[in-house]
Amino acid sequence: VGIDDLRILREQFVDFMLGYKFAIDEVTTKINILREDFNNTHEYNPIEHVGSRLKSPESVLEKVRRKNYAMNLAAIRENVLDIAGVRVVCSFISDIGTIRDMLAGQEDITVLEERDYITHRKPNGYQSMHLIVSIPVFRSDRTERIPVEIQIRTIAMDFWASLEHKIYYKYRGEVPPNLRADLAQAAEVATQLDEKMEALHRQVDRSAPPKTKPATDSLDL
Ligand code: 0O2
Repeated sequence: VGIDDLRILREQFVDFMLGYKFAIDEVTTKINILREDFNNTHEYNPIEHVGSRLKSPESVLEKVRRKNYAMNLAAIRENVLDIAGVRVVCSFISDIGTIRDMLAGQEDITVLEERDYITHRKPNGYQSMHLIVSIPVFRSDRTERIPVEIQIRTIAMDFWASLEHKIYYKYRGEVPPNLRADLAQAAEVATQLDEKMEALHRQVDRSAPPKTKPATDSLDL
């Protein structure tokens, strides 16, 4: 491969990755619209915060090697479905299904895969709803359908997952058994907290007097 070929390959890869960045922008906009609209219509905000990350070129290539996928852009598009990642953190367990349905029901979104690690918690305790969707991204000269991994979870699930992630990396995957047991126990406590908060939320919903809209035009984001 000559230097010119390498330059072209690099440009193609940069252009390929840009599509995923745009897909993140599209999904993030969709979620922000849902958040604002839901808040306006129901006077309730089911989304605590939204985050996103674009997989680095190094970790995309590392995954291709690790999983033995063909090393070309078409194969990467087809096989590596988490290059674009968006995380939605909700207050209550019931919000997760609400957000999931509102996204999955949108005309331009196709659900490619769904993993419910809430009903089927991972053995280490990990809980989250994962949706792999594809959405159209309108480029200057073409339309691409780009896959995006959307993770939807509660604050407690997110708290647990971020600590577990740090521990996992600190021990390079070899987490000592006592820590693993403590993490599994913490996941149990997180579930109990989620269930308690959900019950309280329902109770307040039932007993609170009807809300009057605040006189200000501020949005509770
Ligand atoms: P990061 O740093 O978030 O990008 P694969 O992607 O093929 O290795 P799989 O089974 O296809 O794995 O996907 P899965 O299980 O749906 O998980 C993908 C992502 O979910 C991970 O991305 C994590 O973000 C999150 N996740 C899954 N399992 C765990 C877990 O046990 N603990 C924590 N903390 N997060 C988890 P990445 O690329 O691994 O990490």
